[in-house]
Amino acid sequence: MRPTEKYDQNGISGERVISNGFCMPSLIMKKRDGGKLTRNEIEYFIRQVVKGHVQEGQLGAMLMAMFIRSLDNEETTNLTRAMTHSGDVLRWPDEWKGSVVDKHSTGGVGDKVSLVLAPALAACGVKVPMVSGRGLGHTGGTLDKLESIPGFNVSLSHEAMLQVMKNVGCCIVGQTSNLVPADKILYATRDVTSTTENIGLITSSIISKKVAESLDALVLDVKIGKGAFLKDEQSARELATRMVKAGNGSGVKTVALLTDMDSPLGHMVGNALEVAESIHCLHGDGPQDLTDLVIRLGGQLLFKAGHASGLQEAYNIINGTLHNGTAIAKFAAMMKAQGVKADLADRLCEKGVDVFEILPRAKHSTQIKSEMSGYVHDIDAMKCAVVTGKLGAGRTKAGEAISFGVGLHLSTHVGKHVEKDTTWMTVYHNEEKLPDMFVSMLEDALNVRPEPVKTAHKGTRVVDVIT
Ligand code: IUR
Repeated sequence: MRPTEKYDQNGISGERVISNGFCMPSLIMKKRDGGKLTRNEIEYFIRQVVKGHVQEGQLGAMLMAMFIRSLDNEETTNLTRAMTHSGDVLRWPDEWKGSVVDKHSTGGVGDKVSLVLAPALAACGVKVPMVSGRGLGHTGGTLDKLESIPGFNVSLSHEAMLQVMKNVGCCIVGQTSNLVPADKILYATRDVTSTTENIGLITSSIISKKVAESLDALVLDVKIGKGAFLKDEQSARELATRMVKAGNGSGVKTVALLTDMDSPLGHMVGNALEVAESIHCLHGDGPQDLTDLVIRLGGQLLFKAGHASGLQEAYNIINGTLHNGTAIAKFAAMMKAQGVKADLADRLCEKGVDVFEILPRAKHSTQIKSEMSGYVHDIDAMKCAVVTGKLGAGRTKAGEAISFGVGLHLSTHVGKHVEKDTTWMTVYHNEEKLPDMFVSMLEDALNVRPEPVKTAHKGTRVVDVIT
């Protein structure tokens, strides 16, 4: 039997005694009035949510109370822990202890890092059980990108995942139904009660899913800018700091990189196009910003997992896998282990092959030209994302079908010089004519000025590292 608890009701109704457990209305009232929820209270709340004993109205009210009153570090860590244990927690063989790692990104335009990072890390000898999302957004999530490869299966049981991890070292899969079930319920209600954008709730949602993977080390890519969920550096910094605390507080060595997401990452946006670019990167021929980000995120993990004695050594190790054929070989092995026919996987990973013999690409294309000569100061990632979404690359509600072959190929980037009337972007689309509205939106996305750019990325998207 739970011990009797007493707490003060701000003098309104005097002392209230709760015996034999808690009750939802009292917990909602406590949080509504600015109280701090205890570990036991948070655990009770989550248990009741998962059992289906919390009414819709109560859940919405509690989330709104948490949203308005905020959760402090301790409440966030307690909520993270309770959510982690609301369902299955993945278990790995003892001999992998110290070597199980993963990354989470808050999401950006052209962000195909996971597709490169997981096999590159596996090639370094660490284990990567990447549980990923589809994402509701303008462009598809990691799972959508992978599903543009014919035969790729993202729905693996824990046993199947373990087998792929043993044989290959990495896998990229969707969340199984009993991994952090509390998050599924909370997330769906946050979505319809305008309680999504809260640092404590975001942190517990993201970190609980990663802790349930039983990781030893986690790196977070927290994006800032026009194409990111968080537009300003201060909120990104706050979220990163809170997530690092919650991760470390849950026993996972956690570090966050703040990265620039004003312009699309790499040159390709859209599901199959991004797979193509990832394959180039795995061959050592990727765009500089993408390759750098893979190396820096992966380097942090190798260092944290004790696979390198310093960061520079870690960067060199992972960079090596992109140039010596081992990362692309792991990608081929992962594809085969996750359902892609062997001859197809091998052909996709052959250097110099036109991957669009296998991957879908929309049959019509339109070139977008620069209206003036000068230096590229900005390519608005959000405008690129909105057009890609309207072409069919993303979804606005769960379950919607998406179009794998549509997207954008950028032939310039911030800091480069462009000539008037030359193509800086090719759009791949299904309809014969690209609507004028999309053309003008993309033309508007490019900001060209006569003077050179002083603040171009200087070779990296990383703005800061939060430990
Ligand atoms: N992704 C998550 O897993 N959880 C969240 O709350 C958000 C994005 I916002």
